[in-house]
Amino acid sequence: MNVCVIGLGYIGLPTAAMLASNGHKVHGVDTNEKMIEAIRTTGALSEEPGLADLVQRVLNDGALTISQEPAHADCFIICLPTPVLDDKSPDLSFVKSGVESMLPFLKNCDMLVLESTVPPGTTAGLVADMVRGKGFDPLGDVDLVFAPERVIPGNILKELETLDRVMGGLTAKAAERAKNLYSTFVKGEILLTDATTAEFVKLVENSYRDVNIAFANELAVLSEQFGINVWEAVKIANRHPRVNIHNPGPGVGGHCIAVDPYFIIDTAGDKARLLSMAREVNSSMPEHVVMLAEQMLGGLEGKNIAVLGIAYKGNVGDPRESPALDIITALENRSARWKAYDPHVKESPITLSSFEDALEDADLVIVATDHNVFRDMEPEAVGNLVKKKQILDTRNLLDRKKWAAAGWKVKLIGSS
Ligand code: SAJ
Repeated sequence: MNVCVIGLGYIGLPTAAMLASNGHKVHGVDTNEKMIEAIRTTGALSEEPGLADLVQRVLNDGALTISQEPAHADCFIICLPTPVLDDKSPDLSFVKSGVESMLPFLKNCDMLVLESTVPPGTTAGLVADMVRGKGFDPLGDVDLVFAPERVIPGNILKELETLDRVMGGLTAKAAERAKNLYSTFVKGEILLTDATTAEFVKLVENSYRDVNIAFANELAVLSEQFGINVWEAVKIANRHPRVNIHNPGPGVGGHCIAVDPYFIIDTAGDKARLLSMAREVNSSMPEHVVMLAEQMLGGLEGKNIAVLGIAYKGNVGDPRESPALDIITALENRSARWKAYDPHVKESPITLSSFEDALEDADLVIVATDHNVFRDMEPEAVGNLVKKKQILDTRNLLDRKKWAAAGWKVKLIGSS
């Protein structure tokens, strides 16, 4: 098939490359000129394993072309971001302009697939209306489908192949047609449904995780009160065959789990009570971390804090919605001085320091992200850099005995 993928971000680029390496002729589009240039020269902007190599291969053999302009195709796939605005309502402007940009290239019998996470009803409403506005019948002339991505950053290429997918069509024929296309690289099962159910399913998956993590975070706070270790308690509880509690931590970041529940909350209002509460609990965790830091130091004013990790999770370079950034804001609000180090983050919204510089003269080290490099740190070597050997582990990353043996005072979130 001739496929045009609109948006070459963390989903669009791997999807385009997978299609291109599986027999399709793919044209990738991104309005960001720098991004196009960077993909041309390096294959990919992110550190996603295997992606740069795959992209370079399909670019070199001509199966993938990229530019800032859409082109005629049999199938258009929209992979554009849908962030939330300051008031936490969904921002569909990127999706709208992406659809607008491809509409002049749409013809009868084409397929239009939306992969971006959207509020329930968007494909059958907004997108179908835009297609109708161009004179096409979205239930007959063209095939409209919502096909959410499910892949986890850090393991995208593998999960694109192996995970089951859901394809929601405006018609059964549309869903079936999308299945035919995606099954050229998806080895998992492809489940067919209607577009609004598929939209809901996507939001529910990430909301499930948000609620589960909020539960774990509440247990962490309770464990501190009860003088026990939440990590031990959760590990034992999870030995029950029907219990699967996630990990507590400094809060939930990233552009998916910390955002998607709002797509339901915004539409459902006060009916989404549990989802709202989960967001509240998870968003309160950075403050909780700073409160623990305050307790350790007996006050934060003028203290030097080294923050290790600003990415939203371990071994990725993405700092969006990261709880580490909220921890830093909360430290600033208490007049603490901070320096931050993250070896994975290339584009940072805050000033980053080198490892040595961040730790120099620190009164307290906060491990905010579970990068492997932090797990492997040697307590003696780090101890030579800091002013006070005090460390707050928000990820249960450190070997506490080892650090304590090297003279460190170690505090683990969710423990006495
Ligand atoms: N986190 C915890 N405790 C946990 C697991 C995660 O505090 O037990 C935190 C992480 O540190 C991070 C945040 O939650 O800050 C989100 O990380 P994540 O690894 O759970 O998820 P994402 O945002 O990287 O990717 C999610 C995935 N969704 C699910 O697992 C249901 C992925 O499959 C989706 O494709 C992706 O969102 C998306 O694009 O929607």
